[in-house]
Amino acid sequence: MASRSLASWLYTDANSDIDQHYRNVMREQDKAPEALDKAKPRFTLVVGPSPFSMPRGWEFFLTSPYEGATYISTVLVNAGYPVRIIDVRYSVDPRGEALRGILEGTDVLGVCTFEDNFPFVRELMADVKRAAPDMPIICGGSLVTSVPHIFMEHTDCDVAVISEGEITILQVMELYSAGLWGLDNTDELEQVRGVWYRDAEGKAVHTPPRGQLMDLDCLPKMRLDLWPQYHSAQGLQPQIISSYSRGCKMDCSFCYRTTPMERAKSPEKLDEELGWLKEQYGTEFIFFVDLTFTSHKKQTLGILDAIKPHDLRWTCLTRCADVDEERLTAMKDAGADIVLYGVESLGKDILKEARKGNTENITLRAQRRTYEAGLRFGGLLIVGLPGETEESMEHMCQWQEENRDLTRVKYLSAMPGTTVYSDGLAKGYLKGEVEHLNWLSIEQALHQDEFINYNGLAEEKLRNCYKRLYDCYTPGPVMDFKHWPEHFTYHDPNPHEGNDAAVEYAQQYNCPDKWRAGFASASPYMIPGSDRFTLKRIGAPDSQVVGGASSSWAEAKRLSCMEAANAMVTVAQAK
Ligand code: B12
Ligand code: SF4
Repeated sequence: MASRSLASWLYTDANSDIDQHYRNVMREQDKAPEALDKAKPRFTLVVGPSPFSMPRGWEFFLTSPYEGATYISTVLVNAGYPVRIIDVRYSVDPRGEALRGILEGTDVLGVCTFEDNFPFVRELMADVKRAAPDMPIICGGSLVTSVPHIFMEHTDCDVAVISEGEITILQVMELYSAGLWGLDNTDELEQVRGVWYRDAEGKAVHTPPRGQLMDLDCLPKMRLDLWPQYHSAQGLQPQIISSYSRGCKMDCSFCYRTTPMERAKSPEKLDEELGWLKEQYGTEFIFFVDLTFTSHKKQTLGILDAIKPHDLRWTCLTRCADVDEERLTAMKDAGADIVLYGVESLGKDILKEARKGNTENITLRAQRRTYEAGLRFGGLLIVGLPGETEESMEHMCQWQEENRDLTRVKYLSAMPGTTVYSDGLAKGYLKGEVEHLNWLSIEQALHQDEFINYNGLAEEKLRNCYKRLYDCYTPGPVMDFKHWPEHFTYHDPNPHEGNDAAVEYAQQYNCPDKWRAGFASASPYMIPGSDRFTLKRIGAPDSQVVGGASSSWAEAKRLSCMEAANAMVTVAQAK
């Protein structure tokens, strides 16, 4: 395997004079935002749908505003641009609704890209180009960062913003407002770092990397009122996604990081932000999506001191190797509920090959210490990492069946930009990049999913392992599901309540009956037309035999989910 997953150019500091200038601009505009300037181009940001399911207790994620889109729109609105977010994550006709919204008043379109929404963004951009050929389209986010060449070759994206986007979007929009670039003249984009675009001959070109912000304290406070949900009858949900840091010190073979270098806000900055979120938006619960919340002990303890006085409930993600009694006790003290750990697997060689920096003993120690601190442990596992065997899967299942404290299991996903992805392409498990990106749009994180089998293990064994682990889920931290539950579809009701702690926990949060008897996971409906993308239709030629794992059973399951979605849209259109 290659020695490093991610492109080396992602590891750069944003520290030129221009970066410094925009850092100051963001700071000043946070204190005193510019007044809305109607002469400036109107910027619309589209947040597309995802087929991804959320286990019971985590449904708030399906509708929660998220950070990337919030920061991009906040820096622009603070600079006086008219900004709208169109969020079609819970629409039955996402493409139609997004297009109609865009055409209602947009000069420049921004599109958020993720590994599971490639067909959506590609088709939406084609629709926009047909209806409004002069509208520049700027893409940003994890997917375009991982495969910018695909966006330049196979989509109507005009400008791709790579990695962290706050400074780049400000600079790109400033040049556009001044008439210095447009669809017929992209020369001036040469001075913007961190972008891909097409030159006068239509050839894809890119500038040197922007790099990451040296100082996250220059970021503005998030303007969550820019999300349509804030203006809905129900108002903004009290659970939000936030972070104090970006990046991760590790480099696991299956993981993609859009902003990989470690950077953190100061405790004072976080304190100010939490005060703002509570006061302005009534935030009660935070999912801290820092990749490794407890990475650096002194820093973590300082951050916990800042969180504690805000009287919030929260959860976070971290590594088993990065916790000890002092940190966990302080986390409990500061309001933490469940701590999510990237366990992935228990097998020694598997973890080594994945460059995980973890062992079974470290996991068991973290689990014990988490319980001793009075916190809940939430394991995150992968079925089918390279090197997994029937025995190692059996061991993983037994461990979980004894503990039943799992938060999420997934089949190995070949995420663009990672070692697992490039290996899959080299070995022919993935037919091609575009085909794979299309296929990823039907992965739901359910045991019924199709998957790419990197070990050639029997399909039935992998499915059985997934199902056993899935049945070991512990309740998520928010049992209320109030924002449009009727827009989602429900999977795998399960009367088994897990261990006593799970039952007790669910009861404490207004779930007196069996907490997942209704459903174990919820997801949006699949996008109509997704049935084009099953492995049988677009996978590698022999993916049903070697490497791949589409069976007629899996395909039938996927197709039935998609039929339900098509039916929903037909009903909605008839109305
Ligand atoms: C929080 C989180 C979630 C949340 C919220 C998702 C979200 N859409 O933000 C939930 C739980 C819902 C989620 C779900 C999934 N996630 Co997720 N998630 C994350 C996580 C941990 C943090 C994201 C974050 O908020 N970062 C902080 C913000 C500031 O950074 P950012 O989002 O990258 O945004 C910056 C730039 O990308 C850019 N930018 C972003 N959008 C735009 C738009 C424009 C126009 C511009 C100019 C710039 C721009 O500027 C932003 C500010 O600097 C990241 C890991 C990571 N740290 O990146 C994974 C990550 C983004 N998720 C990932 C995946 C795969 C998923 C899932 C598909 C599930 C899965 N199969 O594992 C689903 C569906 C995602 C979706 N379609 O929304 C991958 C994406 C890989 C890829 N190549 O696309 C990542 C990188 C994690 C990983 N290592 O696997 N996720
Ligand atoms: S430790 Fe977690 S976030 Fe960091 S590279 Fe590994 S899987 Fe990704």
